[in-house]
Amino acid sequence: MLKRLLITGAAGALGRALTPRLRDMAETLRLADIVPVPDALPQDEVVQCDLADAAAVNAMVAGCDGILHLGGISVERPFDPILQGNIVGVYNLYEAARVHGLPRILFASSNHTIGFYKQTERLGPDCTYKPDSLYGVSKIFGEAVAQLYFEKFGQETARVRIGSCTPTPENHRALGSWFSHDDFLSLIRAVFEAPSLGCPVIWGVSDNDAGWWDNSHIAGLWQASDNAETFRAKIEATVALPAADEATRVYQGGIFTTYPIYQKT
Ligand code: NAI
Ligand code: 15L
Repeated sequence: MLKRLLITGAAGALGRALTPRLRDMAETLRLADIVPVPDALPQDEVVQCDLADAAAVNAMVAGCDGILHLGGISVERPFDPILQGNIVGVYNLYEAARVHGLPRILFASSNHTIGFYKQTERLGPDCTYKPDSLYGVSKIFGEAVAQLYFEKFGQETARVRIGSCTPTPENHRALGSWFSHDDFLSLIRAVFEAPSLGCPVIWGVSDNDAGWWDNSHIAGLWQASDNAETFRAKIEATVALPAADEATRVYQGGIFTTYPIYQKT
């Protein structure tokens, strides 16, 4: 059992969904976000800070022996918020980890690092990046910082390229990209319980018949159980099938491939 598990982005969609089911993993949970964390219990430690604030991030990481890094910008935005949350923020996190004993990290990367691959293609962990957004580029930066700190200092990180982590698959694309909450939880456990981890790229995806990503390289660490196929009939009955040339049917990153480079307003 961990002594203190830090969960960044604890007020976000995944933070709120997963935190109640992670309480038995650590003696103490430290829940952090830039906004107040709504569902904290009295025994939780709560930290409200901006990932771009190096001193605050240093204090946030002190005393933690595991970090579930969910915090940051999670969709396409203008460059400045992405720079602050996902680039400065991830650098601050790894610097804090380096000076506080290298707590193991699960970094929530994204399928948008490779979103310009077509849904007809099948990918392993070593594929060339094809980001579909500045957001995807920022996650590539995070994956690279994790590799740098592993090579230089032995910092262990699971670089989890999450597909679509929702309670159930919501559309036709998600028949390939869905990552069930149960599968993410079992992956988190496997990552923090493994005797040694290294710095693998892991596809954060369930065992979907229609999936695009091959996790056979980490079969000894973790295997997904759920399968979006269970929901196919419901999706086909309730969600209109996009035209064959629409981005959501052509590209693994779906709609993100169509976004402009957003400018500051
Ligand atoms: P979310 O947007 O609901 O949560 C992110 C949290 O980070 C928010 O509570 C937000 O307040 C916080 N945050 C943003 N900027 C911050 C900053 N500068 N300092 C401190 N906190 C900041 O996102 P969600 O869906 O919970 O995703 C969690 C993580 O997983 C994100 O890093 C996202 O990129 C990644 N991910 C999620 C996927 C999904 O299907 N939900 C798919 C792929 C990746
Ligand atoms: C992501 O990276 C986003 O954080 C999430 O909101 C979804 O858009 C997901 O990817 C997806 O591709 O479905």
